[in-house]
Amino acid sequence: MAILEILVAPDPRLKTRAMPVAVVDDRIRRLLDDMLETMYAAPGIGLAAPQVGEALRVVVVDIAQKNGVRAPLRMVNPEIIWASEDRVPYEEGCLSLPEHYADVTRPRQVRVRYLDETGATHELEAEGLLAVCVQHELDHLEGTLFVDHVSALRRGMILKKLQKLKKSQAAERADRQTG
Ligand code: GNR
Ligand code: NI
Repeated sequence: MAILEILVAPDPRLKTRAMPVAVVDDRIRRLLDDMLETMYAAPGIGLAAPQVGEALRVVVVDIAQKNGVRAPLRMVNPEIIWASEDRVPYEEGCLSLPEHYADVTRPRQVRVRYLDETGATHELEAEGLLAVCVQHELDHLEGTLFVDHVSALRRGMILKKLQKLKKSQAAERADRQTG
């Protein structure tokens, strides 16, 4: 297993629609395991393949994290097959928008169909934090970030701050290299 680099916005790879997985093979199983290791190390409760630069419909989730017991979900080609009419707000964060948070309103419950690491089909009914996380991850597969659900003013402020952070980090790296 390996810890992968998590892309930070703004990055065109986070705005690209991901492709379906044709066959769940060893490459996909390895990607799922590497994504889980990366998510636990971050730490985060979910991670989508585009966040590690892979334009594939692959997601991992683990909202358990209580008393150290892991409950990883490996999802390939996930689709929302039902969403409740009632919607609820939740303050979301994202590993690709570090240290920024905003309320996003989404359906309270969703039903998701996906393939596991063996290629078997599963359906999952989610509510609460799991429903929030699954919808947040599926958004990543469409090139959508939580900032795309907030006002243009708020989105612009967050992305501008992250762009500045990136530029200062790049300048620091160049400084260290040239002494
Ligand atoms: O770790 C994460 N926490 C989180 C909190 C509220 C709503 C969504 C999330 S997902 C996020 C990890 C991430 O960026 N996944 O794409
Ligand atoms: Ni995210």
